[in-house]
Amino acid sequence: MRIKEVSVALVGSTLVVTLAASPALAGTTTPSLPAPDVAAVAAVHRTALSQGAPGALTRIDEGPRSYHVATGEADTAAHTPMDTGRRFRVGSVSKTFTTVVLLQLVAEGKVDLDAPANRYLPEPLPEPLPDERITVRHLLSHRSGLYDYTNDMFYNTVPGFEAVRNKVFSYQELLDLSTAKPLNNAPGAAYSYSNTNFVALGAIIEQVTGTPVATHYGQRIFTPLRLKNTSYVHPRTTLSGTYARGYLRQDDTTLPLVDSTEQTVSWAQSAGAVISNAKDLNRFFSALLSGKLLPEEQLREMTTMVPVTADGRQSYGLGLRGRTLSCGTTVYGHTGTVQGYYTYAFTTRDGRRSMASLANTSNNGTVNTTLGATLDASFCGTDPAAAVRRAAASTQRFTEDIAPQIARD
Ligand code: HEL
Repeated sequence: MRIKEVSVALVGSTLVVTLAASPALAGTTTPSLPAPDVAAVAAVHRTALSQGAPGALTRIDEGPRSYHVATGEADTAAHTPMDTGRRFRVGSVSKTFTTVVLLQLVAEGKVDLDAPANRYLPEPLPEPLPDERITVRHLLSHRSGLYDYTNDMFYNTVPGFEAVRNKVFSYQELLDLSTAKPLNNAPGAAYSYSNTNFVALGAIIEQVTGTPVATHYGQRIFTPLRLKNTSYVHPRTTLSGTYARGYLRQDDTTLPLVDSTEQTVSWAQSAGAVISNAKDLNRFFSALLSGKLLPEEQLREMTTMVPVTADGRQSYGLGLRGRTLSCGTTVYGHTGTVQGYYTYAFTTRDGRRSMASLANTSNNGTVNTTLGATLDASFCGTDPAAAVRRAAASTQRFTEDIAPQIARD
């Protein structure tokens, strides 16, 4: 790629770099969107750092142009500066990868979206899922009612994490933790976000094909899209290449952050164990929304969004979140929280502009809410003060509709 323009600026402790390659394709920008406001992104990062994040990064891609904003540290012991190329754990952004695999199987006629999920699960007795009315679509849209076992697992943040960080679970063990509790709602009756749904989907993918999800991610997504920084290495505990370390805040916030980088993420697997970086996430969501991963019918199913908040500004499709921003633009992607890492990865409906942001901390809802303001800055071109003000005023809007009994930031 030939670089046509480069601009580099240091805004306080934040490095802002803009690159423009000679456009390979005419018309790759989105004329209806204002230019991203990188100063606003930098201001959001600085706020996140003042609230306890060691570092933050945001990368925006649009056609031949990319914007890179990095603030603070990727490794607090070595004082390594953050940069936008680093890998990190993407948490529930993994759910969109799992959905692509599943919907490809639907397109191949191997899975029926509206069939009972139990049809595709291995058969311990009694049935793997407790209600025959739970369909594959209910799992993908968080409408099965299946209890989220992570509510109990991480009720106490650090002890919960330490108890599972080196554990390896089977899908069935995780499903059993959920099905020991009653359903949150009758299948189909309500949206109720649960990791259990995407653990069941991982089990379905493996049962139907006889092949590990890792192989499907690789063959169906990572390799064709040349996502060289993306991997699924369960149950290996380490990240390879250049990465940001993750720092988990303790429930007693006077205690120091816990380095939570190394873990199996076996408690999440197909619900949350993908590793990636901002460039690859942007490439993935851009390819997905522009129709390069799924046939038209399956992409339409995936992007048929149902509001999940009273104001209608947040919605969920199949393994895909929608966010309607202050400027009225709706973007599609996913958020992720895994110990030490908060991620936002979203794109426009045509996939032309994509952004991914990371803060390398978690169990700090204030930081997560603040980080969400990079969406407005990336897609609406807002000024920094307005972006930060909006973030502060919109906790409801940017905080996930999670099981109300637990503050799972
Ligand atoms: S939670 C979410 C987010 N999703 C869900 C999934 C993911 N992540 C988890 O289930 C992790 C839960 C524990 C996280 C931990 C922390 O902050 O590191 N918190 C505690 O232990 C609190 N006691 C809906 C927010 C999503 O955005 O989709 O990722």
